[in-house]
Amino acid sequence: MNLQEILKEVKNPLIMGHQNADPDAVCAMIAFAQLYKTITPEGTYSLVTDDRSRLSKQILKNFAPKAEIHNKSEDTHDFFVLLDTNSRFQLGSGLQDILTNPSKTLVIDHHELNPEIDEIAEHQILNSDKSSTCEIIVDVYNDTGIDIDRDTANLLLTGMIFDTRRFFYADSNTLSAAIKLIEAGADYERCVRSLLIRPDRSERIARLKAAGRVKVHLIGDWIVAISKIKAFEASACRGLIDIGADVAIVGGSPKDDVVRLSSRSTRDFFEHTGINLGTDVMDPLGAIIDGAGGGHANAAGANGKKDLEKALLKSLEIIRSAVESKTKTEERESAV
Ligand SMILES: [Mn+2]
Repeated sequence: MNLQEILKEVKNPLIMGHQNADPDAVCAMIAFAQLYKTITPEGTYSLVTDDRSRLSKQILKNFAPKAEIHNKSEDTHDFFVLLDTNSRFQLGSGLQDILTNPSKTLVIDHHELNPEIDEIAEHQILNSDKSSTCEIIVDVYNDTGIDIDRDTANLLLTGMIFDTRRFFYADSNTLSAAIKLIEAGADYERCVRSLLIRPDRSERIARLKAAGRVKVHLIGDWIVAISKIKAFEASACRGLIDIGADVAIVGGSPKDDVVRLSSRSTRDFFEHTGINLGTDVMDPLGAIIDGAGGGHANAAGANGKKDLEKALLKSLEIIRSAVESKTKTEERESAV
């Protein structure tokens, strides 16, 4: 595909990212818009995503204060560009019906291949080995021979830093792309700083209160932290894990007849005990609080109406008996 030849003919593309767009998505969108403007200066593009994350908004303020990203698209467009997603569904309910002409659609993405991709877009730049869409955009710039300006370099590097978790997931291609961006004028420290975000004040207060009221239970080798607050239970759980718990269970009751439970555990806890917070803990607790529960092995929750105290006690009981029976099995096995 000769991207330049295609984009030269395009007069008003719609550049889209996935819903609640993360930094990789918004940075890739603006960098792509810049590439398009360089190829077709007389064209007018629009940017659209079904909302942006709080962090993305902070980055835009920092590096692209003039960029206008809309939540909806009402105009007609002669070309569609999908960034950091390869599925209609991920665009959100208001945007998923826009893509009707595969010959007028380009997808640039690094997620696992969507088997229906050919029905969405004839033009595809897909690479699930890349750890960010922004890294793919660096290659796209290279292939077209267009220089990356400083603002774009900052955006692309920020998107890469976000999706790689500050280069926790990176290979030599990722690092060379980062070097290219720094050579193009990106300021690494400024990019890293732009990604630092503090939770809202009320959320931080909730976390601190959860820590202040915590009851610590030692079960086998594990530290189980239980606490209660009004709201922000999930954030409070993450806070308790950060300060040393292996398992955190936080109950919340924002109103009299509302009971919520949230839980988190370390990967280590799940790998060693096999205790799945979703199926083993929150699912049965859902019945106790007259509601429902579920989730993942390391992160789960339940919503209901009553008996928060009873549910918290039960959660300890479940974890204790699971840890004890696991220990007994191991003792038996090592005796054999
Ligand atoms: Mn991404």
